[in-house]
Amino acid sequence: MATNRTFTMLKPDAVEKGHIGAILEKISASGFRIVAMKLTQMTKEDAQTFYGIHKERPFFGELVEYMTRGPIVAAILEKDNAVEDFRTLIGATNPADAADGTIRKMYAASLGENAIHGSDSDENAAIEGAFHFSGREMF
Ligand code: IDP
Ligand code: MG
Repeated sequence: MATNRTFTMLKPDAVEKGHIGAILEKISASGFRIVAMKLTQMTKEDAQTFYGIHKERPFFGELVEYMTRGPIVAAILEKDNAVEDFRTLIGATNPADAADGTIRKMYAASLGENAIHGSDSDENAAIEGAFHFSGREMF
């Protein structure tokens, strides 16, 4: 059964460019309720753990540098079929391949700096949400 929660990060490039408001507006207008949210900055260790699945990939060092260079907005979102619907809303990993109207098409610069994260499964949504938030920060 589809879960009703997913996890997102507005990545450092999106925050640097002043797109927090516009992206949150689009997320809300698409029917997602914000369950938890904060402006925070990941340490190198945080990013290495969060993206541990990619540690053997050639871009891992670049990814950790990027994700730690400035603040992010981390959030847990609620909606029916949240994981799948949010991946559709953000679009393909490479903005060059992302559909028109998706967040990555609108706000991402490149495959490496692609503006936003969305969990890829119910299991990872739960793991990633718990990585950033404690139970009493969720509403
Ligand atoms: P996803 O974020 O769409 O799930 P993943 O393949 O899980 O995509 O990759 C995680 C993140 O790593 C991407 O969002 C992007 O920021 C970065 N990334 C993925 N592939 C590359 C690459 O080939 N070069 C540089 N960065 C990459
Ligand atoms: Mg992924």
